[in-house]
Amino acid sequence: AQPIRRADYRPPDWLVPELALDFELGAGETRVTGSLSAVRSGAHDRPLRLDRDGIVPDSVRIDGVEADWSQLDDAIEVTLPGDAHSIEIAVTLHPDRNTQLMGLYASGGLLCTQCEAQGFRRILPFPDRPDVLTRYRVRMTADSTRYPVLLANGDPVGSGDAGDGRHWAEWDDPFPKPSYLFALVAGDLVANTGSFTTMSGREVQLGIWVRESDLAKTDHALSALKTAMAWDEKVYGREYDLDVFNIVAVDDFNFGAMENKGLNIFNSRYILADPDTATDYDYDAVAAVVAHEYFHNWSGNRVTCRDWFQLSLKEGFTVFRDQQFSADQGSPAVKRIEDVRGLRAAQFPEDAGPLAHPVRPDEYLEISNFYTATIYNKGAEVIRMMHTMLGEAAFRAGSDLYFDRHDGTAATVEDFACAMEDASGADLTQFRLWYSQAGTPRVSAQLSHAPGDGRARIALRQLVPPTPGQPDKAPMLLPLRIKLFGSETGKPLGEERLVLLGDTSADIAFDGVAETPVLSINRGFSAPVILDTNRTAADLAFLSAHDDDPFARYEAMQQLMLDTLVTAVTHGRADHDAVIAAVARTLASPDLDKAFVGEAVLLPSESFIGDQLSVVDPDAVFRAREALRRDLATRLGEQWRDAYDGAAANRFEYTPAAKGLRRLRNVALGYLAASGAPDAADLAFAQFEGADNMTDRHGALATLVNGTSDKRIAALDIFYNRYRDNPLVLDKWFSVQALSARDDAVDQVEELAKHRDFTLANPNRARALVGMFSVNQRAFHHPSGRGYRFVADQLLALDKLNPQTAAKLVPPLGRWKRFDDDRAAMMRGELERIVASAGLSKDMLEQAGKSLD
Ligand code: HT7
Ligand code: ZN
Repeated sequence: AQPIRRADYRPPDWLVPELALDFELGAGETRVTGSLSAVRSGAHDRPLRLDRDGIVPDSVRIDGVEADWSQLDDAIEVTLPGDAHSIEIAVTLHPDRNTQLMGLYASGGLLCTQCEAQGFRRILPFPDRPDVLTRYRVRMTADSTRYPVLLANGDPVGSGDAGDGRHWAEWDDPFPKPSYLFALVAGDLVANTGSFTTMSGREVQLGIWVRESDLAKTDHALSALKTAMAWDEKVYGREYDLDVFNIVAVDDFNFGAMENKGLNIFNSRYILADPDTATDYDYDAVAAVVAHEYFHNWSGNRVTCRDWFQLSLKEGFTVFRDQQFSADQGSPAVKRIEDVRGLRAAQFPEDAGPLAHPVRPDEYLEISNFYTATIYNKGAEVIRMMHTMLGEAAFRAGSDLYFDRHDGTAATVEDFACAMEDASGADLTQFRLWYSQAGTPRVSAQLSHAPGDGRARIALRQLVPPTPGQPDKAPMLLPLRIKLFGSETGKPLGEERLVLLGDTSADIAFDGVAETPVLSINRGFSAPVILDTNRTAADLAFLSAHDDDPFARYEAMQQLMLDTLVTAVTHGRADHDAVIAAVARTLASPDLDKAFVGEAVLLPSESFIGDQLSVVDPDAVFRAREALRRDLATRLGEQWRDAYDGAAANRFEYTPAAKGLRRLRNVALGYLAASGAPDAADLAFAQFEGADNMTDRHGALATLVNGTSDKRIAALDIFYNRYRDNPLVLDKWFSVQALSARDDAVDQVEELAKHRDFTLANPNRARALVGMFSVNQRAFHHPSGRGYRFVADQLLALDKLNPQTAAKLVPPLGRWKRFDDDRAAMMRGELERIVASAGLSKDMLEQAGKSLD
């Protein structure tokens, strides 16, 4: 297959201003008729090209007359004599055979669609590209009993009886949109309804549609939606534009959710929440994803992308917007910690490996492989840096200008940068490298101080590492928030400075520095870089207690832990005292937010420790981390006990304070178990049985699953039997075992893959077992190679059903260069086996093939 290149972009030859769709819906067979107007764009004599994937038209009529067409592998072509024609195309679909979950498919008795990025071409041959904007009118006819609810984009305009036990409904969307935003849903659904009055006084009807048995779990999503609608008006001046806004939850979904105009379709895990089944993490994720998809109504739908290379235009910006929203709902510091942790877990490794690509890629084979942490999360960091450099007011002026200028059009990343420049007067020329250069910049900051002249200097250097296809890099523009603290007084030495590092190296001076300074740099993670400083363990311990930026305080603690763990791995042992003292001090600080404390005292993950090493030894990393965990657990035994007892909550409440207590309590429980306290398993089991919420029940289960007590099997059985009919909770049962720290994790996972409730047909279940296992560093990298073989076997089987979901699970196997020769050879062996398999999808071929380089 030939790659698609950004440089080859050409505007569409034909536009389609109008499309009327008629669906005769059925799970076994659905008949679609599309009537479109085709209008020649520019002077050319090229045919109308209609993309298709796995469908062949039953008929094509041009201006009412049966016409010929030529069939290509991935399109049909129709030669049109004039400049404007009407085309009618009929197609027959089989939704119940659609295991790829792209196009029109059946899920749990529903019929629903997923069209981003290129699913519409599995419904109707069409110019399936985001720069063709079309006004849609949709008519659906279906069995009244099986599909009493018929939803599509826009506003409902009519419905009625169609005879023979069937009924019909018509929807009209006044906003021209690209085909990837088309959606319909048919099913036996009920709605949690509400309304929202917009800032100009219009009332919008809101509906969260689910199976009747799930209705009680939709209040949180509905309330998050209202909060998000009000927030977007207040913070970005963006008002909703249709009379209705519907969300439907489905069980089988390749991604988190989809922002179809006026009809969002969600993976049910990001809608359903009640205290008995959803953790605090799930509650937060529901609110964040509901907000994210809603925010797309402007950043993505009203202003869409010209082509898929511009994907981060909508995704990076919208992730930034949802991050701001979530920060405003609770603790901004904890939210930033979580976001940076996620970036380091997923994006930094991607940027350092064979699949590294710029935020605006230059080419792809299969676009669905580019819904990556780089496009989403690094893209959000790029927007955040603009926000930091321009300041709140100028950034808002830039976003207003962007929305005004490009409303109703398909725009580019360049358009966004220009709007920011035009509104603020800033010059973002060099900053644009963040869009074109892959790789995580490395920054060295060396502080020196001459007590005599009261001057402190910071020698800054940056290096952007080579990445596939980009051997040489220019220096980037890095906004670094910097502050100095006095090591004796613990007080700030002057105001924070925003230093824009644009050269390979620079010297920064601070005057009037009367006492020995300690460097606080990249505060708030102002630039997504890897930092190397000459700060000592004492400096880091000092900052973990005194820095006035909570994020920097957390970072100092993490760096202290990381330095200790890296020493332990590379030298076989390390002095734990500084970490233990810093954790003790944090636990003993009464003014700190409990959620912050829960995050700050957590050790870095095994994979993040591995990322610091030139060659990862997963067993040595595990041993070093366990040793520090045990030492922290035993030496601070009483403090963990106090933290555990002090964080007990009475009844479940979803408030930042109550969440913080649960977070700290579960972290403390983990340490109590690690200390070998004789009552730890009983404590965990009592928490497990007595919990009135999933956070505490799941926290206790995770502690028991990692241990050796006889309560482990009992808890797993109780959990299974209690939730066997709830697929989302059963996913947790699979994933908590896939993440097990026990020696027998691989055996367990192999057994779980044979469990009657395991299926690859459901993406959530596949990710819960296979995806989670492959980030369990020690287990996945078991020296026998069984972990690699297990994952490769699962991926090959999954590729036959759902290539998109399978391809997303390849990256852990692609990190072979980071491991010793034996492991690297086994990992490569599995990738080679995948690539050599007959009938492999384009998705897998691209991911596994690139991973071998
Ligand atoms: N914009 C949505 C992307 C999406 C998607 C992509 C590929 C395959 C299936 C998919 N479902 C949804 C989600 C979002 O970022 O809001
Ligand atoms: Zn999105």
